[in-house]
Amino acid sequence: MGVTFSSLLDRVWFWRRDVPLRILMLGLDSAGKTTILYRLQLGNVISTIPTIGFNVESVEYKNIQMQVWDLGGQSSIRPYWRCYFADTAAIIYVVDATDEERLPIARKELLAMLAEEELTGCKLLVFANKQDVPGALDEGQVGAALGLNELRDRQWSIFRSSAKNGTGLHEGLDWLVEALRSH
Ligand code: G3D
Ligand code: MG
Repeated sequence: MGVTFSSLLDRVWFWRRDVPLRILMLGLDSAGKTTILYRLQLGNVISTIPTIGFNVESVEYKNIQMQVWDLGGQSSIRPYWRCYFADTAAIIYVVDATDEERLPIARKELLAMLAEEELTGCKLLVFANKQDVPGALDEGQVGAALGLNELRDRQWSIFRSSAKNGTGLHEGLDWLVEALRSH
């Protein structure tokens, strides 16, 4: 699995070598972000708590930098996120597709993120995660709950995934690589 992801991400070498390709992976807590990050096996995951206690996980693979943190609550720390926004090429938004109750919060947090000026041009890949759990909402249902169809001027796609068994992750990243390539 690790080898496959690396070889897939190797295809982003069309990106300018002197500029890091920056990807943010975001979502509510417990959506599955950390699990996905480790499953990608891109390198050492470094965990830091930069300012007032929001935890950022980072991994670097060649010229790709991926940073991960939890959204939700704590609007007081929101201004500190901006330090991470510059030159972000893509957001990977992870949703727990079994947590119907928090989908409205997931939507609100996503839309707030997309409204950030520095994130205007970045691609959006959404994972409707935890598909291995019976009763998980599919990508159409999660997409509708997030209001993805209402997004304007945004290249986005949504995929079903299971960070637990790895399904769908490759398909999603494959889309993202192509979207970045056409940039
Ligand atoms: P986060 O980093 O977004 O906060 P985590 O989420 O990756 O820490 O995952 C939160 C919990 O959900 C973990 O369970 C993890 O194993 C589980 N999880 C993540 N992805 C999946 C998935 O695709 N399917 C299933 N069934 N579970 C998943 P624990 O029990 O360790 O807290
Ligand atoms: Mg986590």
